[in-house]
Amino acid sequence: MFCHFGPNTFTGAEWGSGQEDKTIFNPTALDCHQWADVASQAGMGGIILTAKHHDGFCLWPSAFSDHTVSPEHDVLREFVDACHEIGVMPGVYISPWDRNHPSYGAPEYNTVFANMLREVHNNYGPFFEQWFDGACGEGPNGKRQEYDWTLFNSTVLNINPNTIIFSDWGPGCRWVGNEEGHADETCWSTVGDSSWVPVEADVSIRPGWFWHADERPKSVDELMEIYYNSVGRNSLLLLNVPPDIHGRITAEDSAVLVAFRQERDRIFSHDLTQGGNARGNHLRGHKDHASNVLDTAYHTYWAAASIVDTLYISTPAPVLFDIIMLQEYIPLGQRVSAFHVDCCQPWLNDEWVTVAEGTTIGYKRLLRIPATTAGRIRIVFDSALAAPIINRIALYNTQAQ
Ligand code: FUL
Repeated sequence: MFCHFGPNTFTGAEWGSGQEDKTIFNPTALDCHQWADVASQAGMGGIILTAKHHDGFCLWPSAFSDHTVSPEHDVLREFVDACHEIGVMPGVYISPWDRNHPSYGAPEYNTVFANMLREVHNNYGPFFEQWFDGACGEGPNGKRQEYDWTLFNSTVLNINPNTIIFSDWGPGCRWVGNEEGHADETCWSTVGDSSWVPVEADVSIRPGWFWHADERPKSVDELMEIYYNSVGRNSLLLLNVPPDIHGRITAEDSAVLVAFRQERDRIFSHDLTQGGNARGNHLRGHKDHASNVLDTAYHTYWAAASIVDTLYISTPAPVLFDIIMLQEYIPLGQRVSAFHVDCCQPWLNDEWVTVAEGTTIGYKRLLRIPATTAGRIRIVFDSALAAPIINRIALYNTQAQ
């Protein structure tokens, strides 16, 4: 979950000028436990809070800015403590673009910003993710900053080497390239030949990133569409849910989030391959490990004998499905670059009919197809960077109750 919260929540702006009076930030019933609780109930593993947005206002009492909360109202502290208590990972967004700081636009600002990063990660960390916004506009003196990314990244990683750094290009994970929550059908977690920089799709549950009284959350159907097009295409999903002027997530937003989780549970808790079996086209090391793709153990998998190979699955009786899920075993890399799925239908003279095709798979690929009945399915791996290694294959029916 992403939480955009700050002076903009109170002014109605999306990008504050940096000239806002500090006292405008005044949540009357701040409740970070409620944010963490909503995230947890919605099945989310972590929350990233905008500790400083482009207006420069710090949600912690920074020693490096005058434009901050008071020590008695340290929102970042309350947020981190609540995440730990509820059991979701805290993450932090700190905007390099700062429309308030007097040194923005001059080389000294890079040192100020690195000091802020050090302060936040040392005093409030560890954070699972550091989110660096790519926006770079003008500061209060009308100047733009030349960001020292090498300094920023090393400052964070020297304190917490496991913090994933998000930016337009990484080094930990990278921006999907739009704010609609849609990854491309072809989605590699690798960049260049070997760097592992998965894609992260950020999108807001509402039209704006910050809470505005006249905006409403998306529907469960819209969120499901986002889910299929992000998580279902090998992307991480970062869904923004902005707290309101009271400092709480609205009942409307939390109801949609819980319903979104229930819808995922309803569809994905019943794998129709259960009780079936799987076999490969060839033996590898005299043993066929294909049944590993039907269990839920993460560290068991099927390794194809060659780059082009086929995996056969049969179910005890024909099943009706409209979603095919595939997962590669990514500790051994992302490999598949083209595949198709065929079904064998006895009433078609046992002929194989192609029902889906795709390019990349990655950590998770969800393929939506017209409702199909079949008891024998094959996945044909047509091309890959190395012999495919498949962790899991499952079939689901979105219409099942
Ligand atoms: C953008 C920002 O300019 C928006 O205000 C928002 O924070 C979004 C997540 O990233 O670059």
